[in-house]
Amino acid sequence: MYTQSLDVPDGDAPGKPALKAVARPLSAADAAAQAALQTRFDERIDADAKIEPQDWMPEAYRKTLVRQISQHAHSEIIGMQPEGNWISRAPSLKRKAILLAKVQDEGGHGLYLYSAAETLGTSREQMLDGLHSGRAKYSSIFNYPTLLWADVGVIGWLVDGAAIMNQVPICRCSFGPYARAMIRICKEESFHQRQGYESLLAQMKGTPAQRDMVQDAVNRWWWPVLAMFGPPDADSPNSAQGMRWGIKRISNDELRQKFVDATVPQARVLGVTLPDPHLKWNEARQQHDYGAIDWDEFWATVNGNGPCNQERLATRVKAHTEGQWVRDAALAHAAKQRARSLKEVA
Ligand code: FAQ
Repeated sequence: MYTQSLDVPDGDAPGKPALKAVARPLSAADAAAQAALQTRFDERIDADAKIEPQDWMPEAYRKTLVRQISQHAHSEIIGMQPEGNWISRAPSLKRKAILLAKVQDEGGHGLYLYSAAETLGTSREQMLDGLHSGRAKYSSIFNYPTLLWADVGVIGWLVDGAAIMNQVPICRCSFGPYARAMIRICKEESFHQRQGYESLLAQMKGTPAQRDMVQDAVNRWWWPVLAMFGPPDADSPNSAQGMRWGIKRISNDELRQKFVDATVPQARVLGVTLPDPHLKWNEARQQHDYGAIDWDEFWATVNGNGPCNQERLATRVKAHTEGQWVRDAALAHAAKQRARSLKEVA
């Protein structure tokens, strides 16, 4: 049920029978033209040039991008929920204002990303239908609950921290619209990470109960955050081709390692313990060793059976349904404006 496959429309007009694509053998001239396009595409990829929506691209490249960008957009939109739960309960006006801005930013990221995916010929409706029907994937991390106020700070510190580690390399993605969207997104994620860390620093300077609350949140989020980088390289079916196409620049395991190495000193400054008895500096590797990730839990969550999957999807579908009147009103307003400007021209 949880697959990222997207149907590509046949381009048929409403009310007319669908035109099904029928494979026909390529003529020698067509085959030569096709080969020339492929060669030019490969040369551009090898030269680290950007591919733009109007450029020819292999169908598999287009599908891979639609899969990854739409999954990324869905993650941002579903990712509004865990922290959104705390907007009405933030402990001060300052924290409420920061959290409101952050959750709105995540919504904005989703919109840039849906727009980037639309340049590849898929529609917003198709993507949303994939999400709402449960066919599309979104990041596993957003299926965990935010039980305490400290969870909000830990999401900023660790989840946004992991997102930055994964997304900065995507600013150099070969597909122009995705790369450009990521530049702005990464700047905003950086603010998100810092506000989370700063909130946790304030809590760690508070009472013993506040410090316990932060430690409890770190204990619950650490392992799901490490899993968020995706399966080990050896079990990552999309990595090799994604790297070849310059969509993915650094592998899942390498990014995970960079994240662990960057986070250990931050945890020390904060005064929390990362919940992994195997976490230690390896002098020979000049990197940290860390314990085994529970991949069964990861796949159960990816496949719809994590702690909050059903709740997240139901909340998303309800919000979309209840927002129908806004979309209707916007369309009616646009139609009215169009009619008025046509009248003025006449
Ligand atoms: N969750 O072969 P690979 C954020 C799937 S945004 C669910 O390694 P790939 C901001 C993967 O899709 C967080 N599924 O795949 C924020 C594939 O399935 P498919 C989202 C996962 O594409 C912060 C299968 O496993 N970020 O946090 C996950 O080469 C705070 C095999 O995997 C992005 O989307 C997972 N964690 O690498 C918002 C970044 N990992 O599609 C609110 C862009 C893997 O073949 C609050 N995406 N899978 O059926 C990427 O960099 C890549 O797509 C990866 C996966 C690294 C996620």
